[in-house]
Amino acid sequence: MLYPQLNESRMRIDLNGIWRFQTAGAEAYEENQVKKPLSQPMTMAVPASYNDQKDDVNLRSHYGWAVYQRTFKVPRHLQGERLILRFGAVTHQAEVYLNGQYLGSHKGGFLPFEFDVTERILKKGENLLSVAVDNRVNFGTLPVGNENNVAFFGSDNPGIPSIELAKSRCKPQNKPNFDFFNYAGIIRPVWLYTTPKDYIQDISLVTEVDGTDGIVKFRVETVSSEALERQVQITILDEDGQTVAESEAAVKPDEDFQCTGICVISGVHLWNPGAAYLYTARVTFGEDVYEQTFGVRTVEVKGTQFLINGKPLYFKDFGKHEDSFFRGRGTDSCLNVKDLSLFRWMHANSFRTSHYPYAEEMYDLCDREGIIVIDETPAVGIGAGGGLNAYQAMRIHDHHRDVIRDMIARDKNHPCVVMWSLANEPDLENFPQDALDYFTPLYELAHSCDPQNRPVTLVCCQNNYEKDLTTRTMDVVCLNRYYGWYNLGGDLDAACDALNTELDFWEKQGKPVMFTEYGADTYPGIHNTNGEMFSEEYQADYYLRIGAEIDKRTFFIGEQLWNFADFATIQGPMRVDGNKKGVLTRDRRPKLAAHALRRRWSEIPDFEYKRREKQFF
Ligand code: E8X
Repeated sequence: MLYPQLNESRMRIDLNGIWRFQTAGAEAYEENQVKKPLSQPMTMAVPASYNDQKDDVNLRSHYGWAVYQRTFKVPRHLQGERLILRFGAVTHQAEVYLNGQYLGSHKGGFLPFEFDVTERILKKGENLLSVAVDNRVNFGTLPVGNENNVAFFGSDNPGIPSIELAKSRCKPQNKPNFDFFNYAGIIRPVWLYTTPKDYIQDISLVTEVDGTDGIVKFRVETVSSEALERQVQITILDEDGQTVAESEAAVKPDEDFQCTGICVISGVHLWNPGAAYLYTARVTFGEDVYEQTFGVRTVEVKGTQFLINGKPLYFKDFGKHEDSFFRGRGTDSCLNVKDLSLFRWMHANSFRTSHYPYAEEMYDLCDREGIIVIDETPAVGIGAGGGLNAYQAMRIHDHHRDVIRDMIARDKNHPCVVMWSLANEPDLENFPQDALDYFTPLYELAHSCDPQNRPVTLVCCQNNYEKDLTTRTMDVVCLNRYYGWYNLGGDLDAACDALNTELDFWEKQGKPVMFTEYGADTYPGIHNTNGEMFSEEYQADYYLRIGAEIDKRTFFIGEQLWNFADFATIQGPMRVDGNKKGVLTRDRRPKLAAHALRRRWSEIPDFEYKRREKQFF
């Protein structure tokens, strides 16, 4: 899905800012709330989660529906254009009305959706836009929520009469089966944009390198009002705006108005981590123009190596969150720029979009800054516990396929994206065959949806790796491991011992292996000469000790620690004002470990780290 663009053929109108807002019922909103101006609205900023914008516990812990509303007028000179209303993301489900008419709904809180409103917009006068938002998570949503009031991080001892009775009387509430606050609302930008009546619908770019030539294979999909054969032109511009290649192809009615072709850039500048180079593919079709930026680079898994432009990469970086004070998960370009600056400061080169696809603006920034991204679906919490088989109990199968398809359709052209993650920490060991049967078709789906055919993985939790049949079938083995924290906590000797036993197992699988999480909660300001748990010393020591072990393994291709910064979670006995595994605080101040890792990573090159194996033996 193309991002809205402002250029000589397309107009983009910003519908962000202060909207009107009112909460609605748990199960439903009232018709009046979406068809008429809200009766008792409060102000609410868009894009941002609504939970922390007001000092009101009813918003922080709201359960169910809420309604956002605003009005807008459309400039007269846009008459005759196609008008599209586009939402970057609404968490978790949206139902949209324009001038009292139902436009449609969208399920899933982290991917864009749009409606053609050409016929619905009032050409003169005020339009009333209402967005009803549902924040409920359950066995049918991604991320998954617990049902029947089962708490994830709860200390509720089952079977105690007083507790069971109290629980049965609780009013309904969200019980996320995931460890991040269930922020909700219109979290990403809202646009009204135009295209000409006949327009470019989609562009896919695949790059290859042949000596000093860059080969750009393109596919363009168009929509035409007439059944005529027409031309599509592609011009490739370099960073100075100079034309470096051109091509033309015809779209035909009997070929679904799609075309393919090739452009060759001689003396190509490659896109590399830390050294990005972006070209622009300027596509024209009739009156329409779209400028798609891209990078020329290759990605491939070969043996136990992860190759970018043919060179073995070492991932040194973080799992992250979209999480900040006041705006919750709302898109914040200033924070994104700051975060990538901290990446540079720490000599980090990549991150995983744990645990959902991030805002499109962040991928653009990573393209430009040369930061590598592992792009993850919102499939977190697939594990029911209590002997329940998640693959039978949960109603997520179709939705999981949709989010894989939609995420890849949205992000396929970004050079920064080098791998797809199907899910975070699903239950892979209790029903190993069911898990394998569930994930194999999803793995194949991801490969078949991606024109660039990037590697596909899923991220496995600390589990019985011998029973787990699925992780070993992925292109890269991604491990979330907490030896020295949730297991063998406080004993780093034992932790390293256990880790090595597990790594001996993975060594035999002949795949590249990396950490996608490992870490220790650390309360900033707690210091301790014995380096005990929760102290800044423990966290720094933990990373250096584990780092020394993985350095000995040539098949180990990266260390994505957990987490870049402290982040908000549901309250519970294991969380002190959120998850404190950040190496930075939530307001981005370094803990001791950030300095230690900065020194370590300054000596680890992006490429060919494990080729220097001799120095470790
Ligand atoms: C944690 C992380 C959590 O924040 C993340 O979203 C998923 C968790 C560790 C699970 N992975 O708790 O900080 C570890 C289970 C070990 C038994």
